[in-house]
Amino acid sequence: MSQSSDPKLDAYWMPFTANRQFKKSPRLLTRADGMYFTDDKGRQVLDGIAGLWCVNAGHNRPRIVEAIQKQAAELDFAPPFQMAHPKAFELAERLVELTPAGLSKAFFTNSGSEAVETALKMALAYHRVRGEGSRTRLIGRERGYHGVNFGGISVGGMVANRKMFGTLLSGVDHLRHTHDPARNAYSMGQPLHGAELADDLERMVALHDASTIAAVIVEPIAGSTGVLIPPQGYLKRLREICDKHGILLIFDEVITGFGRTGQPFGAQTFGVTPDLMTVAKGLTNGAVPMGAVFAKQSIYDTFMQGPEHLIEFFHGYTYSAHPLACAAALGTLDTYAEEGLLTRAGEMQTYFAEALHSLTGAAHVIDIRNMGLVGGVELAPLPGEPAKRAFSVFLDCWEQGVLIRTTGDTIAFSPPLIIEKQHIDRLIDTVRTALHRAA
Ligand code: PXG
Repeated sequence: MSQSSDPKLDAYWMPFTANRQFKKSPRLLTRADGMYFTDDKGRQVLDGIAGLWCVNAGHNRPRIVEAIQKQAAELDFAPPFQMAHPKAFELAERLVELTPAGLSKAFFTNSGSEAVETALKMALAYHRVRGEGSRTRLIGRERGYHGVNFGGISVGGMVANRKMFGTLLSGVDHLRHTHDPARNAYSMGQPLHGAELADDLERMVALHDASTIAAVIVEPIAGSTGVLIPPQGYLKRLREICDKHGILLIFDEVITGFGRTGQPFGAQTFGVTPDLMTVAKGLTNGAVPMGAVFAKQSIYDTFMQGPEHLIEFFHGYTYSAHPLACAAALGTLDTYAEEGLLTRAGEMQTYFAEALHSLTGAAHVIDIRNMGLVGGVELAPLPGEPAKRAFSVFLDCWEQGVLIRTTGDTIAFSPPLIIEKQHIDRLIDTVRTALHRAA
């Protein structure tokens, strides 16, 4: 039975969307430029979330547009298995110049979810190739988001994304999340308390034995769950415990990558280098789907043994290093470099933090969290109706011409890195108005 007022909206089953609500009152975007979308009614909508944490250089950037157009006419596709095209190598080289020292190999995927699956498989296979095939356990974290595929939801910790889908991967355990409003509410930047939560990993080693654990995966900043900034010292401690026990550390930088925190990658902002690092989103400025995994040289080298005519890692996608994606990524890296965007969040973060924290005391607000150009404003839920209040704020902002994102009862901000002060003011004022009107 048709649910929508417009029958043209019926066939599309929308992802992560309240389909019936949407189809009754659609929000359609038809163009975008710089900091703004245009909707189907011709309204300008300020983009407070870089599309979906991905359009870091803003929309419709000429170098990216030209690169894609040119590539489509030059080489539409090249098989990625036993074959390649030059831009795949050029892109990998350019990327590993930006990654933390040591992460010198790039493997391409088509999304963050695929990058996560790839990293988990690399970790398992790495230990096996080294003769430690007993290391099969994967450790994630409560409230973690690592995409929607089975590996990712198994190590992930967002209940709604897991509970419908059976038993998931076996042999997975979870660290506790780091959200501790009793001690850390309204922290500016990294919270003071909670480094000791990393010691959960020691407890898991005590329980399962290190010889059974392959890897730990965490987001440096947990984004999707509502912006949880790592407590001071937490990531460093996790690194130390991993090193002590021969466990690989994977950072999922799908959101924190490409300038979001003030450095090219969260690993650099937080001063902790993982063994494997996943990215997507800002890699192509959202213009063409693409993800990647960066691996330490030693991990790559471990695979490079046995007869040279044999495939070393049985994994890859038809569209790994797709020519259009590589072209878009190269255009994106040019744009980031020309405009200094990978460090711009550091320049804007004080203004952004102060604007965000000016919502302290606004209606319903119970916590505010921030780092670089990421912000989270948590609301008290409507009694018995979780997520409803935040969703009403989202709809009100949309009516006012501002796009934000909500997850549960947290409002998330992740604007394009080209944002100016007046955009920040408008973003925050719009949310303030919506909060005061919200039930
Ligand atoms: N890892 C992390 C840390 C992510 O944030 C993924 C993996 C998966 O990427 P793909 O490209 O497969 O979607 C993500 C994606 C939100 C939201 O509301 C965030 C994401 C996706 C959808 C919604 O914050 N991040």
